[in-house]
Amino acid sequence: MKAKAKANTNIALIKYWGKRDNELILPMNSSISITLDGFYTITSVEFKEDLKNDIFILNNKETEDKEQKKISKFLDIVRELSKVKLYAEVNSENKVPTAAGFASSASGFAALACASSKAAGLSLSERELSMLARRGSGSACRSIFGGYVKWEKGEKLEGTDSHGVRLLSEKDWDISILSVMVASGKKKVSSREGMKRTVETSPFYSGWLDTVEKDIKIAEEAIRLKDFYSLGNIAEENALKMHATMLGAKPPVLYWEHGTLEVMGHIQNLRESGIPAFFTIDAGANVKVLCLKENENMVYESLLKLSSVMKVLVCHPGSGVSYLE
Ligand code: 2P0
Repeated sequence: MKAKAKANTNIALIKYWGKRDNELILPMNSSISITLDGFYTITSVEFKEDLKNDIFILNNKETEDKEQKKISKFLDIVRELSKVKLYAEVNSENKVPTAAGFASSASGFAALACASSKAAGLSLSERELSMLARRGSGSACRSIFGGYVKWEKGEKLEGTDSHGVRLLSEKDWDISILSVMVASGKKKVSSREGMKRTVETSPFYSGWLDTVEKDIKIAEEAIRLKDFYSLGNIAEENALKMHATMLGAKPPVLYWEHGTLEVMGHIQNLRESGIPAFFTIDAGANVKVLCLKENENMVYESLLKLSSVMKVLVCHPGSGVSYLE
């Protein structure tokens, strides 16, 4: 009744912003991401006879009540599916620098879905694992798969058609993704709260819903054709549009800082000088830059020269989940 799994985090190019069901974590719109190499979570799960409650150890430290409860709620779903009645010890090693603005919940729940379901004796397909991971955190359903991934929003009330699908393997198209850190503080509004507030109060949210499926089509076609310029362009447009919907919320959700704008301006200048580079921004102040491998060093060096840039981490498309034991 023991298993161990590893999952990489992912970065969305067409964003998931808004839920149609908060409990089942069903999204308002489909999204597209790249699973990254290098930033991952390794989780082991053991269901044990002698436990009186679930235990969650993160980076060798037992966690607080709030995190423990989130994990227990997730394990309840696995217990219901498998009919296993035991509590579990969960041990996670998280190698996602949270300060870099990558969602550690994506790799975290993808690894937990694999390890806990296997430990409970379930043998789930990738699609079933994706749906299970989704129940922990929406973006986690994309991290089950490697490379370029689409989260089909689905139509069904119970969410049985809302899961990730692989568009292109990580081996099929290598591009560079640079995570540019401009802020070190903890963000003030969580993505969960930010997207909820946007759906409920922003007058611009309907514009998002009216156009995002078209963005998905453009991105899917660009990935199919390996057309970097079209993919970068639609990713940048989509990120700006997501942030525009948040600015219309009450109270507004503003994640950008001075450094965010400095990097955005720099990338636009690079493009004017003929270097194909694009940015995307998640629910935080840091910026992710997309560029071609042949320009990676040049773009990296130029970002480090900006006054508000603290660190730049370079990644590439990475693999989906794997079992370690
Ligand atoms: C994304 N983000 O597509 C979007 C873009 C942030 C901005 O998915 O509430 O941690 O756990 O489903 O997945 C971050 O939100 O939210 C996210 P929950 P999650 O990557």
